[in-house]
Formats: sequence, structure tokens, C-alpha cells
Amino acid sequence: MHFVHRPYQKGETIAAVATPPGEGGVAIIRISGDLALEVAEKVYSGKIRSYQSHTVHFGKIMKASELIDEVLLIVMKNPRSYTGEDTVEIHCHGGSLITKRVLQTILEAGARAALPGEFTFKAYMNGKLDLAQAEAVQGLIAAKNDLALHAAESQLNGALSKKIENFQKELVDIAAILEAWVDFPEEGLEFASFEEVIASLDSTRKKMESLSQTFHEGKIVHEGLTMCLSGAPNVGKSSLMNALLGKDRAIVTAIPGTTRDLLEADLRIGGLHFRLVDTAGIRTTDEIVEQEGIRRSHQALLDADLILLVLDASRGVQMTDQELLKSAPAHKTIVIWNKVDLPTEHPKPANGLEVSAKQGLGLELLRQAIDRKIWRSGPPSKEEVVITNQRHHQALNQAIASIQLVIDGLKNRVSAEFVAADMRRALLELGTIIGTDISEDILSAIFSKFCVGK
Ligand SMILES: Nc1nc2c(ncn2[C@@H]2O[C@H](COP(=O)(O)OP(=O)(O)O)[C@@H](O)[C@H]2O)c(=O)[nH]1
Ligand SMILES: [Mg+2]
Repeated sequence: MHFVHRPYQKGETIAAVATPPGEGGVAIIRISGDLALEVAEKVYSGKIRSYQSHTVHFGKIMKASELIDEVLLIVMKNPRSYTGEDTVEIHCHGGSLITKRVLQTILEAGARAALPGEFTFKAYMNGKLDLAQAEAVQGLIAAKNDLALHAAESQLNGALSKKIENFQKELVDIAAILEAWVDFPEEGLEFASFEEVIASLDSTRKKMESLSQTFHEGKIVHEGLTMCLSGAPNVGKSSLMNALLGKDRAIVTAIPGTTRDLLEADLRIGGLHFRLVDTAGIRTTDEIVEQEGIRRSHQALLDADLILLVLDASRGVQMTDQELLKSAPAHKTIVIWNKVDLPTEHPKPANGLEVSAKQGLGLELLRQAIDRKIWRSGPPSKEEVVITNQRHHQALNQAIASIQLVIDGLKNRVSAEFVAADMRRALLELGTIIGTDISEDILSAIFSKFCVGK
């Protein structure tokens, strides 16, 4: 992959529009780099280089004698800026044409157009943020609920970085012992017994594992969950979808086999984001279109984070229902006993939640049941550090696996070089999370996901 921030020249002056495209009251153009003040001064009506840091000025952006816009200008001198470099922010009028013209004038005065995420990249390169914190900036921008916002804030404040650094500290001490053992194998592990080293590694590994397990919560918070409505035809799946959404999204009829394709909708429960999927009712049929729909229903069931398995109380549990009850994994299934408004003599299955999609009964209890089902141990507390990033999760798991290899190696008295190499690998993987050991490819991939101007 082409490295988006190559060739990186420290202090090179870049500029971009930092506000979203389109019309708005104000747009902000950001300039950062060694020449930020000079470049801005070339196009501005005042003596920017004489301004004190962190002051605001009113003036004009000029291109030769042509007035481009009247603006507010903020000066932030290094290192007291987001990037750690001299920075000028220009607040101009928010039309997309005028914003473009102001930016163009600045670029012609000597700044280079910034690449996606390049301001944050500079902040990272200048030691203002470590990599996990830089990625948190993206999480902050993308956060769609309070929990996601909180997780991103705490990551930006360095809560995750601190945890990773603590793991590194604990492991570095042991790594030193192992490296000494490589150099002097005949002396064995004399200053620390095998058992002590193993016990210490095991304790660090356990802490790393519990951090890794928070990814389940992290994923819920960050990406939301997929919830699938499943069951035999005509039990009321589509009716339940509509009831949960509070609008007539899916077609409901008394004819079995009405829903044939997967139908998706966004749903919010308790501040969390769900993708609700309605499916074709599962039964045996000769009709090819419906067969394909049913095949998709089975796949949706497998893919879903949560299954709402709907049964018809007026009809009781039938063969198809029984098969579904058996095949749906209990840990992610909520059994719904629908149509309780109708008279019934059939016994309710264990754990069946009484609902009437038609009359809107039992929906609040269903929402509560969903909330209980998704968290393994309740939603994360404010203090808990949660992994929300797939890349961090993978690196952490690699590090855990490497530590396990070290532990096994020590137990089996494998030769010192191998054990020490696994230990180095573990440290390296942890380093990739906060950016101490990171390849340019990975950096490139991370920052290219940012928007321009951030
Ligand atoms: N009485 C009653 N009828 C319902 C209820 N839910 C759905 N129905 C009816 O059952 C039939 C099938 O509903 P539908 O939502 O299309 O079922 P699906 O095939 O599982 O999607 C329709 O005639 C609905 O009006 C309910 O809670 N009570
Ligand atoms: Mg349906």
C-alpha cells in the first residue's frame, strides 16, 4: 500500500478545510507547519507574525488586490497547538465556493493541501498523542451514542494507553531476565526461578485477557448489533418489527409467506444502535423465491448477534418451532410468545416472553430483555477501559498468544532464544497499539481512514 504520508517532512506546511462540506454559518480552514504564519500573512491584511499566541483577529483574506472574504483568524504558536506546530485557523463564511477560494488562495501562497488525517498524523509524529489516542479522535468524531463517546474520550485521555504501558512495564522486566538467560544460558534463570517468572507472566496475561474480553462490550458500543427476527410463517415477525420501530416498515398480511427477502431497519434501544432484520418465515416450500428467502433467513440467524425467535401463542409450538428452538443458540436467543391477545390453550414454552405485536403489549419488557441479553456483565462503567478497535483487539490477542508461548516454553524448558523471541513478539504487538512499534503500512492504513482537515 502506498504510504499516504510519505514523504513526510517534519514541519511542512499544510492546509485544509476542517469543517464538513456544504453550506454553513462558518467554515474553518486550518494551516499547520513551520511556515503557517508566513503563508497566512501573505494572504491576510494584518501582521500575523507579530500576534501573540492564542489570540483572535478580524481581517481580510486578499488575493493581490482582490478581496476574497472577511474572516476571523486565530494564531496558535508551537508547541501549544493540536499538531504541536505553528497553526493558523481561519474562520471564513461557510459557503462551499467561498471556502474553496480561501483555501485555494492559501495553497497558492505556499501551503500544501493536507492529506486525510494529516493534522492528527502530525500530532502523533510530534508526540502530542500516541497512536491509540490518535485513533480515539476518529472514534470521537464517529461516536453515535453516549457510551461510544465516553469510550472515545477515555481513550483520548490515555486510559487505554496507560493500561498498555503497564503491561509493557511488567513484561519488560521479565524480558530482561530472559535476554540475560540467552546471553548466559549455562547460568540458567538464577536470579528468578522458572516458577516466579511463569507466575508473573500468568498474572499479566490474565489482566490482558480481561481487557481483551471488553471488546464484546466495545463492539456493542461502537458498531451496534444485528438483531434478527426469526420463526415460522405468520407468527407475527413483521408485525413485531413494525411494533418495535413504531412504524409500518414491513408488509403484514394474514397470508403465510408474505415476507420473502431480508428486510432491514435501524433501531435504537436505550441509546444503543441495532440493525433489525426481518426474515422470511421458515417452512418447507416448493416455491423457488421463497426457498431462497428461507435460505437467507437461516444465514441471517447465524450472522445475528441476537435472535428474536417468535412463536404464535394462538397456534402453539409446532414442529418447525421446535426445530428452531433447538437450533438457535440459547446465549443469543430471546423466545417470544406472540399474539397473547388471542385466546389460547397451548402451554407457553419456558422463558417465553409474552407479547402482542398487534396491540403493542409486552414491548417494554422485551426491550429490557434485549438489554439484559446483550451485555455479558452489564454495560461498561465510566471507569472501565474498553477495547473498541478491531486492530487493538487483534494486537492484544497476538500478544496474549505470544505470552502463552513463553509460558509453555518455560514449562517445557525450551531453549532460551525461542522463549526470548516470543517475549519480544509480545512486546512488539503491544507496541503497535500505542504506536511505539508500528510499520508505515499500518500507519498509512490508520490515518487514511480519517477525514481531510482532521
Ligand atoms: N391477534 C394478533 N394478530 C397478530 C399479532 N401479530 C401478528 N398478527 C397477525 O398475524 C398475521 C401474520 O403477521 P405477520 O407479521 O405478517 O407475520 P410474519 O409472517 O411472521 O411476518 C397478520 O394477519 C397479523 O395481523 C398479534 O400480536 N395478535
Ligand atoms: Mg413477515
